Order: sequence, then C-alpha cells, then structure tokens
Amino acid sequence: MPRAKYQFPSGFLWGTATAAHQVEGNNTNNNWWQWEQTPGNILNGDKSGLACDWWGGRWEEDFDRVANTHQNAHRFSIEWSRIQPSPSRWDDNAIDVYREMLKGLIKRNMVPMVTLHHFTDPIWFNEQGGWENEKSVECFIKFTRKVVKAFKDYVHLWVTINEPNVYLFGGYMHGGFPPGYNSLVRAFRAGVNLLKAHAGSYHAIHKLQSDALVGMAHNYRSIKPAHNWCLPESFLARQLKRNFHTFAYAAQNGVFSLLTTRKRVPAASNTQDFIGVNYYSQDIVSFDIRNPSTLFGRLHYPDGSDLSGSGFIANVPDGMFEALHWALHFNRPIYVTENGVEDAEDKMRPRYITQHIHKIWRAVNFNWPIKGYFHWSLVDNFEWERGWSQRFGLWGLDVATQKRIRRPSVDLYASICKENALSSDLVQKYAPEAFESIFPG
Ligand code: IFM
Repeated sequence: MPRAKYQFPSGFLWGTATAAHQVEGNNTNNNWWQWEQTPGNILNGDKSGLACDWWGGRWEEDFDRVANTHQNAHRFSIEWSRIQPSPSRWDDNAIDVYREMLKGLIKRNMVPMVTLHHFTDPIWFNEQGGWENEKSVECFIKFTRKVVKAFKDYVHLWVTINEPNVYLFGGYMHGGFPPGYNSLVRAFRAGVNLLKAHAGSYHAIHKLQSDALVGMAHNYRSIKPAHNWCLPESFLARQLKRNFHTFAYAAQNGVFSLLTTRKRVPAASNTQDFIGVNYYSQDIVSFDIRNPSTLFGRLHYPDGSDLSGSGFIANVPDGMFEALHWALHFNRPIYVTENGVEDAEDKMRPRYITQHIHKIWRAVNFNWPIKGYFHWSLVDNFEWERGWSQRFGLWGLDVATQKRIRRPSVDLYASICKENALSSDLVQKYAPEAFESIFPG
C-alpha cells in the first residue's frame, strides 16, 4: 500500500459553513418561516422550529466543537430580518448577539467569513415586492452598511449573496422556494436587482473597510452532455451552464443575462475579490423529445452514480476539479465556500470528503489560488424545502432533544484540518473503499 501525504499550503482555511435560518431557530420574521406554515411547501410538513437553537445560545457549544476539532475558520450568515425587523427599526440586541458570535470565533482563533444574504428575506421586504421592486437594491445596501459598520473590526471576508442562482431559480422559476413564482419575466427582474444589490453591497463594504475581501458564493453545477457527439446535447449543456452560472459572469463583466434577455449593470463589473464555489454534484443532460419545456433536455445523474441516501447528490469528485478550473478563469483567489453530502448514516461522507479534498489538493498543486475549504455543514440543519429529511452535518442532531451526535467524519475532518493534509493512513482508516482512487498504484 503506497504511503503518502497530500499537503496543503500553510494558512489554508479549514472550516464548516452554516446559514442563519438553518441553525438559529425561531426566525419568525422572515419569508421562509412564513413559507413553512403553508402545508405542502416543505417535505413532510417539517418546520425549522428551534433549528439548532443557536439563537438560544447553542452557537457557543458548536463553536467549541469546531475549534476543538482543529478547524480554523467558520462561515455563517447574518439574518437580515433580525437586524432590521421593520423598515424603520434596527435591533441593537440582535447586533449584540452577532457581535458575541464573532468575538466567540476570534477568541477560538477562527477566521470568520460572513454571508449577508443566505436565501431569507424579511417579511416586510417581501410585502414591498421583494427583489422585483427596484427599491430592494437600496434596502440591501442600507442593511449592508449597518452590518459592516457594526462588525468590520471582526470580519475581513464577506459573502454578499449566497447562491443567487439557486435563490432565483427556486423562488422565481421553479417555485419551490418563496415567493413561489414560476415566471421568467419575474425572474429576470429579480435577477437584475439581486445583481445590483450585490454590486452596491460590494462598493459599500469597500467604502467602509478598504481591506475587506468581498465575493459571492456560487453554486456550481458540472453539466455534461450524455453523448459528446450529440450536438443538441452539447448545445444544451453549454446553455444550461451559461445560464445557471450567470451571476458569476455578471459580477465580472457587468451584464446580467438569462436565456435571450440581457441587461447592462455597469456598477457590477469587477465586483468579486474572490470566487466562492459551492460544489455538490454533476448533472448529465440527455436529449428527450418528451421535454419541450426544458428545450428537450432531461437532467439526470451519471449512470451508475454513487448516490446519497435520498438520491439528492451523486458523488462526482471530478466535478470539483472542474468547478475550480471554471473559477480559475476569473483570475481571483478561490474559496470552496460549501461542499458536502446528506448522509445520516455517515457511510458515504468519509469517501465524499476525502475524494473531494483530493481534487482540491490537485488544483492547489497546479498553483491555482485556492485559499480555503468550508464543509457543509457543521451540524445537521434545516434543509429548506427538504426540511429535516436530509442530514448534512459532521455532527448529527436529534431535533427533539437538541443532542449532537458525533459522526466518524468529525474525526476524519479534524485530522485533515490538524495535519493541513490528506494522508494515505487517514484514507485507509476512514474511507478504504476510496483509497485506490486517491492513492493509485
Ligand atoms: O443547505 C444548503 C445551503 O443552504 C445552500 N447550499 C446547498 C446546501 C445543501 O442543500
């Protein structure tokens, strides 16, 4: 058995990522809480409820967990509806809680990465027309200013908007997210405003904090044609990729484009100091005459895929390498802002982690500027329209008792973070079935 160690550069950030609504609990003032109250919106009628009870103070014990397992960074989000519960009111108590959390990370020698928008909007904001209303842009910039003024002494890495593509698709085109629309016209309008809000937020942060690093977290899907020789499939794969990743291009060239519609947003040009990549899986597109509404394309996972429990994620580590290669073209530092798998049994997670980190290491070895990795997630949390049915945590969560359950992947990831490396011994111990793919020979 070959013995080796794939070493990462010193200063590499190793952490986990979370989002306010998914972990805090009792986020009663945002649109997701409202959405959860309507039967049929969330699988099994689940509700976020207490979530992981961070707002009740359990962030402290979870921050201890990450610090004690050698992570040196944490990505979390600030809930807009807490900081600004109504258009004319800022909540100083909420600001104090987030300040304590940030101090809590710094005290534990962890680098914070803070997301300003992670899928949720205040209810009052939606009542004003949400992202379709042009005023949304100024509202978000105001919120940004408030947050940055309050926390700039503690935070250097900012993510303006998490997965704007998923948010737009879910909320305005597919309808599975609030506000539940299925309209290209609405999606385009909201998309332009999201981009303007990102741009405004980017400039506002830099005005208040000149050395801040600001980016977005892009959900990257690797989309391949089922048959390379099939021109319609190749064309579709290219189109889907271009459209799905539209925000990343727009934040570089200042043009928002969706299908055949375009809008110039000059303020958005060059508004990413780093590229955040959220990579989970790969799709294959097949030509299918029965699907005219999706331009005769059908998305599915590669044949014979290594699938997660509910079939939500196919383990395709090559897609991570592809995602990083895509990110490289923006000529900026890169952070893997999310990557992980739902796996309550922790059977697949160890190989998923090791195989994906191996691909990141390969990219690092080409000298690509990859600065950190944030695993999704620290502890099982509320998975949006899939409720509690999917478990992404290194730690499991008993939702009823709030008890955390240490999965084997905790120790695997802790060793990687501690050694700043992926070693053959570790892979042999935790994911022997992945050994040959990582250490061939
Ligand atoms: O839980 C989500 C997260 O909020 C955004 N990216 C994907 C994760 C897993 O579904």
